[in-house]
Amino acid sequence: MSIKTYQLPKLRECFKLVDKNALHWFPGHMGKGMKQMQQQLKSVDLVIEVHDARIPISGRNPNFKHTVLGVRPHIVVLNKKDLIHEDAVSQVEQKLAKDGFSNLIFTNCKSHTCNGVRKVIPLATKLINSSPRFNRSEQKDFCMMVIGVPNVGKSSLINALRNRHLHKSNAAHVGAVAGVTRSVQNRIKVVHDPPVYLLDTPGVLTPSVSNIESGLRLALCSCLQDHLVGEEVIADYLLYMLNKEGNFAYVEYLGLEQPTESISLALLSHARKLGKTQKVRSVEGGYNIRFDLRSAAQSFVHAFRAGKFGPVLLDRDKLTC
Ligand SMILES: Nc1nc2c(ncn2[C@@H]2O[C@H](COP(=O)(O)OP(=O)(O)O)[C@@H](O)[C@H]2O)c(=O)[nH]1
Ligand SMILES: [Mg+2]
Repeated sequence: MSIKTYQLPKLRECFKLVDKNALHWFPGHMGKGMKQMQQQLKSVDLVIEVHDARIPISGRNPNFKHTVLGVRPHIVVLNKKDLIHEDAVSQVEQKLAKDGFSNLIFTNCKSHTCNGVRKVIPLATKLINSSPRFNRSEQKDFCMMVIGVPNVGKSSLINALRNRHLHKSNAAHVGAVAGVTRSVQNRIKVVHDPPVYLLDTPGVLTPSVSNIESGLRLALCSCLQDHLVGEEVIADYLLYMLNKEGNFAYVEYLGLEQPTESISLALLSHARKLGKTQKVRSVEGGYNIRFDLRSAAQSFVHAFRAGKFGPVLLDRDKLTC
């Protein structure tokens, strides 16, 4: 098999976003969810904070620290472990340990044999048994709240735990689009004896993502709804990141000859390859046929999310600070 050598384009030094207002996203149910969560804290023994392993730093919500944590013991779950390299796991572990997160578990909720999923309940019960339970000290059952930004796999984790410990089918709704779980749900039983219940919550995100790159990484991992940021902007950021990582698997996928930093060129080539066109009304009153760059952008981003370009740790640059 021959390994292709490419002529590299001049790489962008940083990513420039034209419309900075694109990253404001705080729908009503999010604010409500945060309030409900605070109220529910008294009725839980532990908090499970779920993140996408590709964005272990960008995905963190600074609000969690102030409103939810500190009162109860908590575990950080880095889900979608299958979408990062095996060797990135220890780097992320070291960084989070430095930031004070010692109860860390990596999971792949898509795998029935995931070791991480197996560890969650034993670690949670150990932490609960070794901390004060305050108003819940008389309770025989354990109740845990699952929190995190949208689409990181909170509902999938609950289902995976339920399948593992109770051998029961899914109880929490799973969706590939941000914002599927709309209110703090009822308790879902995941273990029989002692009874363990989990509360599924909607994702909670900061009102305004202060760091633009963090926002774009969240968008790339579908933690923000695509249309809010714009498919072509997300695709451009993806192209920038893949080039920065030296990951040129996209070249052939998009029907290009060489790597490029031009998103227009990349999307045009991909739209041509896919045969995606659209009718655009011309000034003369008729129609012109153009390549559909938006569909091409969607397809490019979906391919990344489906792991077509291999595992990518988007927060690599944030591990050394
Ligand atoms: N590759 C991968 N995808 C996952 C994993 N866990 C969940 N997903 C997918 O991520 C999407 C969001 O999952 P969901 O549980 O609804 O997330 P929630 O919004 O946090 O509750 C769905 O398409 C899941 O199939 C995982 O470990 N690996
Ligand atoms: Mg959910």
